[in-house]
Amino acid sequence: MHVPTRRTVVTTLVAAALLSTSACGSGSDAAATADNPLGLIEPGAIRVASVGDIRPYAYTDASGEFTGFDVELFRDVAGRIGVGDVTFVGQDFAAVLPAVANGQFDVGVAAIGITPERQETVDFSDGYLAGYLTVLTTPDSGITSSGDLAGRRLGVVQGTLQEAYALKNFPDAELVRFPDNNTGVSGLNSGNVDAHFLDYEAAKTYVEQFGLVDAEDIPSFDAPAGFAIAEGNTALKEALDEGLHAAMEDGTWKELYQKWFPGSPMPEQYLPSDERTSSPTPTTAS
Ligand code: SNW
Repeated sequence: MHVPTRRTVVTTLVAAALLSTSACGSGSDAAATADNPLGLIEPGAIRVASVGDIRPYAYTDASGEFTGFDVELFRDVAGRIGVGDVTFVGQDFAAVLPAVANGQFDVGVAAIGITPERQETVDFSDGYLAGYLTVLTTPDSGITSSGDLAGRRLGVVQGTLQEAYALKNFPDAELVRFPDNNTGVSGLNSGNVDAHFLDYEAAKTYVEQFGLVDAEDIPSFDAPAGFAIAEGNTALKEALDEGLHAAMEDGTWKELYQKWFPGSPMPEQYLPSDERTSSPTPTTAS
């Protein structure tokens, strides 16, 4: 049970005072009001900044509709918090977080890893997916692990964790920045780069599509993907977190994981609590 501490009481009082004095919008960003409890750009609708080619996380299908694991999970969570009107708009990955930070979109959804650097410009929901960064190459490149990248041309999508990781850990690789994965993989297929560095599940689809090779998977468990939210929109963050945990607890998360990532090892931390074998927090009272 939640017993309000002195601090929460004070915060609530301050918030109430702010609300009553700024009811007609003083320019404060995304403040929740009685008419707009989730602090949305347009009450009752969620505008999502996403990326159209990170299959199977988020991509546009043949009819131009956004789909994928992240997209279906977000739509499910939005439904749980009472918002059925969800519009996804695709852009280059590098544009997604700035567009959320400057208030053009309510949320960013695109397998976006939660990192302290990114948390300086946006807030995040709790994490919903922790996986790998993958070095994708051709069968005849001679690259069999990240140790072979020195002196080779390595593609990354601008603004990704792969770009940051490569700068730090593959100093002798020649980085080539692309706006998106499709362009990077075209570069790989045409011999303009020797490898492309991207998210594991997206790499897997290109392996199947083009007969490419997964040379190495690097854990990115410390940066699980989350929904990016404009800084300070606490009402939306709390609602999304609640919806997200409900989707994990009733098995919806697991169903979507099996649908979109068939054959991938099932991580435990997002499963219903009675399906997790390890209990992270001892429940005995002290
Ligand atoms: O950090 C991983 C996370 O563990 C999971 O595997 C999903 O992808 C990540 O969030 C990393 N994603 C990249 C990033 O956040 C690339 C996203 C993209 O291509 N749109 O930069």
